[in-house]
Amino acid sequence: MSQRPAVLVARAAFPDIVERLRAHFEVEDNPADQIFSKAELSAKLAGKAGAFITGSERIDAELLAAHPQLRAVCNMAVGYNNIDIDACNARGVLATNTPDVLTETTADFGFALMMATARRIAESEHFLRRGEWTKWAYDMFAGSDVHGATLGILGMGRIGQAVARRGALGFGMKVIYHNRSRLAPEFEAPLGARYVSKEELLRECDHLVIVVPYSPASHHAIAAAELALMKPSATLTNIARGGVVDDAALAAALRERRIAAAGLDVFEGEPKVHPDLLSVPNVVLTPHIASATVATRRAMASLAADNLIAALTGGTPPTPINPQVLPLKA
Ligand code: 8YV
Repeated sequence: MSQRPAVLVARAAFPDIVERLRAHFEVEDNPADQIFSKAELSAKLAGKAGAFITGSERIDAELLAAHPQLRAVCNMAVGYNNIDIDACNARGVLATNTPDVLTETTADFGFALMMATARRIAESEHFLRRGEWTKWAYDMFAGSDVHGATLGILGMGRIGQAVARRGALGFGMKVIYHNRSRLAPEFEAPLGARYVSKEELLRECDHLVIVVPYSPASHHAIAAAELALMKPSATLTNIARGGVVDDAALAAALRERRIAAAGLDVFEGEPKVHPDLLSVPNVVLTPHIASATVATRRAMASLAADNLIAALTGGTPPTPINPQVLPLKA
């Protein structure tokens, strides 16, 4: 009888989904949700044919070189900047992600964060909790309108388009966007979306929502020079990845009111947050929860498990990042 492959579930996960993996594999899981250092992760991967990972685990060339038996790394995330895909290709390792299942949930959150930012919801709640609400005032926490305003989207992929739909169809917003490539007319037309240069996007938008994947090319895509192009009344919302925005430059722009406010779900070096962002009032901060509904997190985990099972049992993984490495060596 051939031995069942061994896999690592690198973080705590839904118990029934871990059980589903146990039907196929020898599973080492991590119900205590310990965060592994690079060396600990490497030690845990010894003898493993596959890994169920999240965006917090970094799979780099060194790790892959140390584990030539590893054949599949299945990310419970749509973004995969934590995985060195070139190194996976070079070694014939399959990488998978979880697109589509989180699109609408993440767009809901992006829109909520943009609205909270424009209407100063967190800032006013903190004021109330501090017991400072003693009277009504004509300009108290006056923010800026969302309806009818110009929504600027940086990164018009699946999630960007879902945010644009909410803005255009639900709130009568004018949608402008910048992306590596322009959308086909049948995608632009229903949203009335206009493709513009990055500079035009920054100059014209009232509310900027950043949904661009992280890569060396998008590192600090929004830094001091870009923030300087925005209207002083504009807001910025980042639901993409830390590192797309220069957090220190953003904190300075917020402090000096060079833009009105920001909503951030992702941070450079998270879970650490730049101390200057913690001390400016006009920013809404959330701990990377844009995909966090119970239903969506289950769908993501289930899809990552489906990918791992298919990859190591000769099936067809539903959402491969680098399908060119298939079929995997036995
Ligand atoms: C995840 C995300 O929660 O899917 C992504 O790319 O950023 C989030 O949905 C996070 O990466 C954990 O895996």
